[in-house]
Amino acid sequence: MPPMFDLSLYLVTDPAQTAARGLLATVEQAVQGGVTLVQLRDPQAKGRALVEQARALKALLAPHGIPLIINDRVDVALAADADGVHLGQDDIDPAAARAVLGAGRILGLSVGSPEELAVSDLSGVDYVGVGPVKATGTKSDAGGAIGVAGLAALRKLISLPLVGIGGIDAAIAPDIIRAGADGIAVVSALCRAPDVTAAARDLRAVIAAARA
Ligand code: TZP
Repeated sequence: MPPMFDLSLYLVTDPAQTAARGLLATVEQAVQGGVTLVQLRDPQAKGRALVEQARALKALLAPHGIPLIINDRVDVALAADADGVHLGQDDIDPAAARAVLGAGRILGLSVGSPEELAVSDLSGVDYVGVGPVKATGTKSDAGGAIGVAGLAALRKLISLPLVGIGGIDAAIAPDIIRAGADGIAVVSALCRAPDVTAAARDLRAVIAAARA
């Protein structure tokens, strides 16, 4: 069984957006504000640098019981003893990733449309990331925005835990939760926030209010 995980407030890192404050300082401040899951995402980084960053993040997060997910790289996740991997539609397929990862790590998959869902093998997948909900400048190849309605439609088709991603801030977070998402995944709403801890606290409060 993979470790327990909570999708409520999922921080995805971006090297350009954490550069000024530093990756570890950004994540530490986000942890103080209540993030529940962290993904190390740096598509341009070489494997050795990624493993070093992943090990440092794992050391930071483990005492808080917050799982560390690695974007795309099964090898990096294993080398750093991370808690899981998040895959895009063009990455190694989920069944192959699961075979390498074993049963004890978390596996996430991005799904951006019913068509992508139709060709996705979810059998070894633990959660699905759905989006981009809104247009985002963070990921240039994220695909067209599906809106809250698009997320709600995918929610009806997917029984796995589901997190919305893409252009999400405190203003739209309640709509995403009310559309049935188990949480929100954000990059800029935290990495670019002047006060990361306060921004994370705000998002947690907004999520809790939307669930109530
Ligand atoms: N996958 C789909 S959209 C996205 C990723 C990694 C980027 C989301 O970034 P932001 O800044 O929260 O819009």
